[in-house]
Amino acid sequence: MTLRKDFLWGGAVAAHQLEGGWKAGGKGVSVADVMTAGANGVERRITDGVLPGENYPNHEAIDFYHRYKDDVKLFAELGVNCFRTSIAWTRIFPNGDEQEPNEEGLQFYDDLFDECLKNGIEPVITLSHFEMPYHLVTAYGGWRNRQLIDFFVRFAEVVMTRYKDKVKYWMTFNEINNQANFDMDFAPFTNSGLKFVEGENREKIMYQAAHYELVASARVVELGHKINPEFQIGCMIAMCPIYPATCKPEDMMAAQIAMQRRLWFTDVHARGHYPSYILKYFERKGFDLDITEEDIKNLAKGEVDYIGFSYYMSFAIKDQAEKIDPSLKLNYMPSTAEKSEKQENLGAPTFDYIENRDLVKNQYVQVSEWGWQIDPLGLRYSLNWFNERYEKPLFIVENGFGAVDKVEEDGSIHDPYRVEYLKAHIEAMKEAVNYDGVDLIGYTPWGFIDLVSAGTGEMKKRYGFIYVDKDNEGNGTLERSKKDSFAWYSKVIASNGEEL
Ligand code: P53
Repeated sequence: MTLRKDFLWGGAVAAHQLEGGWKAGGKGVSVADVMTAGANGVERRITDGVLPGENYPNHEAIDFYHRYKDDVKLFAELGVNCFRTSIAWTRIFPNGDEQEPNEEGLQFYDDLFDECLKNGIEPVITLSHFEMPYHLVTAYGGWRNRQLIDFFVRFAEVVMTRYKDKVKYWMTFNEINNQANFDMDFAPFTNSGLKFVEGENREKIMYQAAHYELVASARVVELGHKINPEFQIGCMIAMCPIYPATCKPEDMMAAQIAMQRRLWFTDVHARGHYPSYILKYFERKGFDLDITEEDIKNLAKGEVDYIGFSYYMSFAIKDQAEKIDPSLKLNYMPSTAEKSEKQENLGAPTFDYIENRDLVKNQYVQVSEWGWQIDPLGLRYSLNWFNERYEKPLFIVENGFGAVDKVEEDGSIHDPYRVEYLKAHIEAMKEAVNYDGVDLIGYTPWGFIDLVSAGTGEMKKRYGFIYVDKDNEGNGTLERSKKDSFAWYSKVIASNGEEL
């Protein structure tokens, strides 16, 4: 019963987190290449270019660039029928603003996709996953600059044309809405190549950058359908539903507003226009953004075919008029001091949302070692939320549990905690399909082969069924081995989700 016969069971990764080979084959420097290794509770630093003596974990990552043939064999053994990865923009356009693509980079993905297809694995491709050319940051200011739209569209046109018979499922911008957390340096930089100077209005710049990205995405959707009408082109949203901490009406309202601030991006992607609440917000804040008539037309022509999203955790929020005990604050990302002060009240009642400041812990759920709240039911809630609002096919393109794994004397790795997490989430996902009628395309658990953490730059925060021998300092043989969860996930796939 339950899941579609053609359900896509896979695994998800991103180029910069596993490929390594940061200079190989003519690749240019990406934003991921200038981020140092952080740790649990320690923010990654963004350096001014690549500096000697720093530890940049993405430079080598797990060396998939040189080892992909063996890795794809392991994926095939696992039994996946799809593989979600990204195309590193800097392999194709090393600086981002060239006219002609780099053939060696294009050839690499031809070879990788051929290897996958030969093994019965369909590539699912993200165009921009936290790895834009660093040159676009230094020379153009990142996505605050309208010119980025054309650079991105050119990149997309080249790869969509080249791989039109090898790839059907595409996504434009990975977790485009992470930058709603504009108060921290991480998301604006990884999403949009934004670096702020003292005194700049971070929030306004973030909205401008997001607007250009949404226009670029819409243009790519339209163009992609011309290149191959069979293409399915989606958006990619980080879904962390925000619950009211209590049933106090002000908590409920705060949660609704917070959801709007994190998720309006999906409205534009899926409906082709800005929702009223965000336009009113721009007005109230005095954000005179560069949004042209032509942009509005382009947005309307570029509605996505499906909604891809990641789901790891849920959040909670309280009425901000209340004084919140600092020990109740939720920090899911390593963070230094808060940057934004409480904003002036801009009209009653105004429910503000500064993510880095306003989230509170949820006493009803467990939490991972990295402070990520574990909430399987929240996945069913999220699937329903998207389905009610957009009535489009959904694709869970990331879900997973970052944990420390221990290698036993005999080399085995017992990871029942990972199985427990994924099992509970797959159960919730099946309920959404069975009871709520959600149209679900597939499920690709994150980091199904261990890779570099995006948030902390660690190797120690592992998600894989396949272990990779490497530590936070970069030591290790890079050898691959199967964890207990490998056999479990194989069985899940083979039974189309019936045997958990
Ligand atoms: P790491 C924050 C919140 C939710 C998802 O994250 C996030 C982030 C950013 O860290 O990122 C996604 O590696 C992202 C992946 C990332 C994965 O989740 O910090 O799409 O690139 O690796 C897990 O544990």
